[in-house]
Amino acid sequence: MSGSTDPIAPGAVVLRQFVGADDDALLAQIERVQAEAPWRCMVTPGGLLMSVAMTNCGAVGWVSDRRGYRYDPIDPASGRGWPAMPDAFARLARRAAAAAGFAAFEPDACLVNRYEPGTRLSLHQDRDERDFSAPIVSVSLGLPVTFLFGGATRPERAQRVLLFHGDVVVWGGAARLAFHGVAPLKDGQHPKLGRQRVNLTFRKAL
Ligand code: MD3
Ligand code: FE
Repeated sequence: MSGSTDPIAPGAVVLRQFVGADDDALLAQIERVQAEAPWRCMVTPGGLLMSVAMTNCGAVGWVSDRRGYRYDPIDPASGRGWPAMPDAFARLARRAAAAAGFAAFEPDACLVNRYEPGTRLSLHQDRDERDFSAPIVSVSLGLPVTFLFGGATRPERAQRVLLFHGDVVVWGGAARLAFHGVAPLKDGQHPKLGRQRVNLTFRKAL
């Protein structure tokens, strides 16, 4: 199910309300993932504690520590593999990529980010993946957020895009290496998630 399709920039499109009635299934699977691989705030290579709480599912997970950023098949908190990618996650990501014109997207990593009021994510590029020809699919759940989308080299010219519960964004092509970030989360109450926003970021990392 889907609402309107809003282009943000060449290669980047918002699929409004693409999640539709699948949101409850996604939320149930997020519960399972975080029961097995609990939320944690990671440390940047520079030694700063990130305010976003994270976990992962899939063959590999994105991790950050003093040694750097990387995709790791092992959750450093448990010493075990990450939870498998739930079918409901992979199916939604494939369907969204296809709707945006990227056939045969097979994500092997899903980073799950949790924002509480005041939490932000500063402008950055996603460049820890091997193959930049694969798109990134992002699913917003819970409180609305202002997403910042910058250019290839000029992060200060970021455009602001409001993302709501159920919106899906697909970033590929010319947008794949754009600078992006998340403005500080405004406080509020979401009927299903309370005072938080959860984002699923699907990537082909390997
Ligand atoms: C635009 N997460 O985890 S996903 C991240 O809402 C991250 O949690 C944000 O950025 C969040 O790295 C945004 C949206 C996103 C992901 C990758 C992109 C936007 C992108 C790559 C290129 C351009
Ligand atoms: Fe990112």
